[in-house]
Amino acid sequence: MMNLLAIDLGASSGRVMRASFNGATLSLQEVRRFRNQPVYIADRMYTNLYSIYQEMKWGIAEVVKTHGQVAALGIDSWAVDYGLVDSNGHLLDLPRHYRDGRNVSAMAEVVDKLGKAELFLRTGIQLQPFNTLYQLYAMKRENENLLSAAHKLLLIPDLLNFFLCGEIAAEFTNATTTQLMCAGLREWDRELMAQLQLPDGLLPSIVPAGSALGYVRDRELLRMGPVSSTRVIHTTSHDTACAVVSVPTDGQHYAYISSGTWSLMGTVVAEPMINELTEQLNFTNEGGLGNYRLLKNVMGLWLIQETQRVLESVGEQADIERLIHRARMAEPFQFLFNPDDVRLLQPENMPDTIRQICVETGQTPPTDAGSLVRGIFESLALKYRMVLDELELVTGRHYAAVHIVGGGSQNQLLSQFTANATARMVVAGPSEASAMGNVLVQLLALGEIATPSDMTELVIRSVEPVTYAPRDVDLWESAYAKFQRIVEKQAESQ
Ligand code: ADP
Ligand code: LRH
Repeated sequence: MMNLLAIDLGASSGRVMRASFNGATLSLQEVRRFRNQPVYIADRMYTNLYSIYQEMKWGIAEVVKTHGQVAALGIDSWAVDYGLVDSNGHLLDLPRHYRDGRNVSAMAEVVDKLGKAELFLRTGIQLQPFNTLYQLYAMKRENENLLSAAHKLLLIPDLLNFFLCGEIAAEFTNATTTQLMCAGLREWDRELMAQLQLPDGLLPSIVPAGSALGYVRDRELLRMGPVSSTRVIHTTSHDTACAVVSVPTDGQHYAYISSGTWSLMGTVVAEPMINELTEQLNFTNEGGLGNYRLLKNVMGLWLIQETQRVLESVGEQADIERLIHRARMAEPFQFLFNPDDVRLLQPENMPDTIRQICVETGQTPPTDAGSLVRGIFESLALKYRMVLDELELVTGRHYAAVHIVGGGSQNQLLSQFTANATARMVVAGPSEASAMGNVLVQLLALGEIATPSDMTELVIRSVEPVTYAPRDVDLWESAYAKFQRIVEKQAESQ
């Protein structure tokens, strides 16, 4: 039995997962889970990296204390965010949170300078205000001193790996999400950086997922337990890349939704798809393990997380099971909206913003939590249908089933709605997809499994997904026609 560790840092929570591999199957056990909550200082929004690092170390120490030595560990996290270190290896500031409002105008300025088409053509990446490119540009506008003092820019998992074992490198899958790389290549786009007068010397060399970094050298952690022989491996360090690795299918062509704070919906392709259609539909081509992830960001369960926060702030009980139950009991199709409205990226009050959109689009706003949550689930499912149609259009393929992986795959109501809206079978699970993918890539790196297809077989042997057949397809088809009209209206009213 081999002991491994996956540190999976999602946008809403981080977890340390212990994995045991017996040569035939892989099982995961959650050892520690902690919330990943932003810190506000003045009007700036940061990631609490110090607390994440501490939680991570406690989790590692807990595993070695109970289960003995760990052969290897890997870190994956949400994309795009970074920290700057100086030439002494000191972190210069807390990493800014990708939802910080400063990025929207930075993206507008960069688009003005270079043009949307050019940016997509060069990088193959969907234009999103939070991409590292725009964050870096915003930083240059706001605090050039900080940028001048920096020696290296490290994305979150690369930064934590640096803390852990002192080595500096940029793992490929996460590096692609920066929008600072040349599409389809393993190189930074230094010309693009020069055009924007961004210092390209900050960018570390890019290494492939699956390369070994070194050993744990953090002194406090070495005192906490026997970790000096634990290998630190660059897994696919983008959480979504990990999740895609663990989709339990051996079919060549499949659609997936990595469902968590975000819903990342797409497929895998051999090479980036960069053409007028993918540009117009704002698809992205992020690096995967030996492939590219052609996908779209859909606002996802963030809509629910923020609804929960607001409900709890007024004393309502709003745990996810309770909300799903209330949504199940509510009247269907009371209102619909496009979940990808930019106002929903970081609203002060999610329910009120959704109600405002209802008014603007001529619909009666929901008054109770059950109706609100049901409308969110229905709108998400219909958005998935829209993205699936677009995906089939750009790839020219038909996807018979939609795989849902990640925390959201436990939501039976949303999975059923997705089957109904897309008129496809939905296969839900694993729920800890990123942690599973993280470990699979470590096993590949350690030579315990030989090829990516062995990896897929191992997932299929190790997880038991739940399937959902479509129901009420005609009803959902007419809801989709209404949804399309509302999406148009919503765009006009912005
Ligand atoms: P992230 O990695 O972005 O932090 P996760 O993959 O952990 O996100 O998914 C978190 C989401 O999963 C929650 O916001 C919640 O909506 C959903 N979820 C978690 N547990 C359950 C559950 N028991 N039933 C239904 N949905 C759940
Ligand atoms: C999901 C995710 C997604 C990115 C977003 C910033 O956790 O990594 O793939 O677009 O965070």
